[in-house]
Amino acid sequence: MGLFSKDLILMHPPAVYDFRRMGALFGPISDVIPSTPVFEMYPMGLTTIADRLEHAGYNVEIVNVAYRMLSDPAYDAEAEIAGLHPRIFGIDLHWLPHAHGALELARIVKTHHPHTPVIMGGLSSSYFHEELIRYPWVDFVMRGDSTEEPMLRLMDALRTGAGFADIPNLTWKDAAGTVVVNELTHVPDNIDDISLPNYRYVMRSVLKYGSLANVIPYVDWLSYPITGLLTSRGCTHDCVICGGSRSAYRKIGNRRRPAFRSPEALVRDIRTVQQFSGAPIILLNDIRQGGKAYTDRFFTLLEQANVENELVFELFWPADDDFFARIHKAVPRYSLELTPESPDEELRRINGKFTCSNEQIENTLAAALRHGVNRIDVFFMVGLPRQTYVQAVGAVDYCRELLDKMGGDRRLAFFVAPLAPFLDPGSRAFEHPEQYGYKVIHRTLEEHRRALTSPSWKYLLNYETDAMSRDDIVDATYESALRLARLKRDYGYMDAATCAELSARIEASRHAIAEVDLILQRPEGAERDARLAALRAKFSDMPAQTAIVKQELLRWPGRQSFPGLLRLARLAMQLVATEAYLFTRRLRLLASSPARSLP
Ligand code: B12
Repeated sequence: MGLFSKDLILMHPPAVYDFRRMGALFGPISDVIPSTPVFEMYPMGLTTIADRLEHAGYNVEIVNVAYRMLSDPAYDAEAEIAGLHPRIFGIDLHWLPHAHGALELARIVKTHHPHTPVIMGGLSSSYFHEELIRYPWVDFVMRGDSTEEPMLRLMDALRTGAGFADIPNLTWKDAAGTVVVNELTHVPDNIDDISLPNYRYVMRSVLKYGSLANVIPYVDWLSYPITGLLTSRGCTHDCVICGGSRSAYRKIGNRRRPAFRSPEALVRDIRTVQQFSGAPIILLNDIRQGGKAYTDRFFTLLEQANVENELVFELFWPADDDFFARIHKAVPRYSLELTPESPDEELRRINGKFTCSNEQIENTLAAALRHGVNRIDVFFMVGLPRQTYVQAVGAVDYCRELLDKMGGDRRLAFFVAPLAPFLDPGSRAFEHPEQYGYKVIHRTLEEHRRALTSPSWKYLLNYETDAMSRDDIVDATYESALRLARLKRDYGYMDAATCAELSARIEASRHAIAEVDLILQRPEGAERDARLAALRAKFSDMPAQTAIVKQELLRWPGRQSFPGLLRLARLAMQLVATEAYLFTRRLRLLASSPARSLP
């Protein structure tokens, strides 16, 4: 352990490791999030782990391998890994769509560094821990939604040679290779000692380790640095399709109730973001989940904070005039994200979100529009429990109805996306598919890993429903996209030429999916593989429909104020001061470390 050597390198994998060579028909699986289908965004928790460990004197660097591969065609991930020499590598398998990339990175690490341990973590790692630990290139799995403290315990154990038996949340192999599952007992109720994510760490790490590319969250971020702040770990809702629901958190993370960030901590984080970004800040999870007193306190503090950035609020249930009046008073600009998923009241009741009437949803929209909202994104989904094809594509008719009712107000923005690529492990639908009319097609981690290299996103889907086959789900997705494009043209959101361009791209994607099906009917072998490879290459070069949809999703209308030089200079000074303090922590850690080589 040297002064400048790295103790932990946290790597974020692409969804499929060799996506650049293979190309892929990944379609619209990431249409309603900032990332591309490579899912280059890393879990925000990597920054909280890194910051916690750095405050204890460890050197921790994040390497966003996915972003590096996407942004630079010449970037050689394997060569980079071969040249890294930390005490331990960490790889996130938080989202299941990274199953291929995460395991491949682990394999590459072991090829070049057979004696360096590999740890994996995140919600999917926690769910599949017993399967994951059996891969020869995985040494540890850290389970749970809050691993900062257990990770510190692990780093200390690696440094001092203490055993692993007492480290909470850890799944590991002993010297004989036997799997040991420690209890998942570290589930804090209070998460105010961390910032979620820790943007200060991100900025410090650029200064300390000299790479901005390693910590960029998604491809377009530099031109429009939208940030998100998580308001809680865990959720009060129990939506059937969500792997982050109340029951999923209990199953995966042993969490009995959500841990909320206090209003004070949240507002502090908003002020931090304001120091470096003028773009909108999304408050992830419905702020009202903390209760009335919590929400009131948050708005009071927010009002006092003179926030200049636009704030984006998520709503999981209807809200009234008072609520929007309060936000409008507290911040100069705000927007909303609503996820009713379906205009069908019965389907919403089955799923467990917006279990209210359409009238209540419409009253919510109208109230927000009256109270100066900048934009309202409304999301609908294909693939819900019991949803038929007609109901799925019918969402667009409802969007039209809403626009008619709201006088064609263009502050309303509509999105339709498939439940894809996977039904979340841990969700009630994944755990009890028959109860909700699902058939789960890929169940184990290994099945998902293999599915990720499927020739089209249809085969990637890990489910179908009693009411829709995978073909229906794909078709309803494209049909909805076409109808939505026409709606947007009719109401002046997009001009006729853009609509025509978008429609052509959607039809081309549809054709490609059908072409894959035809190729797959041919006998297995070199000729079939060559045809698939050629189709993939052709498809990879085509401009995706995603680009047009994303543009709308990621750009909130209106001016954004940028932080002035004075504010940036103050921030830089704070970061340098923190770095100096952490240097003393490092010296202290080195002084207390026994001289010992790695296991
Ligand atoms: C916020 C959020 C997002 C944000 C991302 C924020 C971010 N950068 O982390 C956005 C909106 C962009 C998003 C996108 C997606 N999401 Co999301 N998201 C959530 C949400 C609402 C909260 C997540 C959360 O609470 N995190 C906090 C904790 C749990 O994680 P964390 O602090 O980041 O990390 C800690 C631990 O997980 C662990 N850990 C994580 N990584 C590692 C790595 C190592 C080595 C170790 C040791 C530990 C460790 O330690 C960390 C520190 O304590 C959940 C729903 C929910 N209520 O949980 C869904 C959820 C996590 N998302 C989900 C999905 C499917 C997606 C998408 C794939 C959807 C899609 N098809 O587009 C994309 C993937 C995006 C990408 N990677 O590019 C599923 C995941 C199911 C699964 N098991 O795969 C969830 C559960 C529910 C859902 N369907 O939305 N998401």
